[in-house]
Amino acid sequence: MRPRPDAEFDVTLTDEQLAHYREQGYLSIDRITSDEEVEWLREVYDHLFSNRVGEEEGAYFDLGGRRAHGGKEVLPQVLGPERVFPELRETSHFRNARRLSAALMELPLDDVNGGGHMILKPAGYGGATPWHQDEAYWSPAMLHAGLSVWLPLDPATLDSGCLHFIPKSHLSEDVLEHRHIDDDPLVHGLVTDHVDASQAVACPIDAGGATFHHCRTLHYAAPNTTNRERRAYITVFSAQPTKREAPAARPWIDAEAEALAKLESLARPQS
Ligand SMILES: O=C(O)CCC(=O)C(=O)O
Repeated sequence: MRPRPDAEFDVTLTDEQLAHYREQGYLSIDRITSDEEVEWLREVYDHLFSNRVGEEEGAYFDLGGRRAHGGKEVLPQVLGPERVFPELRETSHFRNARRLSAALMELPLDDVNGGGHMILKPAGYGGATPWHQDEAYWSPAMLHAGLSVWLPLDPATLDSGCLHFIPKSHLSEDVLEHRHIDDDPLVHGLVTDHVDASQAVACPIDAGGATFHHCRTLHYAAPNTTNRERRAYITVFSAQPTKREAPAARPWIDAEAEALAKLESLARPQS
């Protein structure tokens, strides 16, 4: 693999962009890093997916299919790529994403930390990422202030799976009710039925651009029907969460934990 390009690429946001994010719950920008860095990120990305890095520990799996199924993966995902390639935290992309996230959340930079995951929509059959709020995946015991920065490494179009957002949905009082894809708690991916999709705004962007969305903003990406894969690197930035007075009810999280525990006990040798 070639060395990481070290030329700095700095991005700032205008007052209009900051206001747009705060009012609408999402923002799209043309560039967050250089073409050269995108090239390097593609090499890292392809290495992680083609070697299924982290599969044994559960850091590589199909977000849209049952755990450890042996079929075609519709939404393969790698969690925590920065553990394997710590240089990912040194990139212009990561530095811009963290700094801009702090500005969007109106937080001091030192209070904001984050990490990433990568989602691949394979050419021709990459599945939909159904409507959801990211916070639906997070601990119900905590109050979260966070956002995601979505960086496509290929052109993200309506046909390849760009993100769509419901404006102002970040203002929802709490996380909406979610369920697992196919109503199967062994599928990690979540979906909510509480969406008026006619309000959606699609945000097609080129490789090296980025979209930002609040952890309660409803978002979706269509299946990839093109003959080119759609690679995306998502970094999530947040302040330290604070404890809720009482945990929120998130039955879908409990259902997944129970289903996984049951699966594990079945796999254990019986004495
Ligand atoms: O890349 C995708 O298809 C979906 C990404 C997503 O849901 C997210 O960034 O929260």
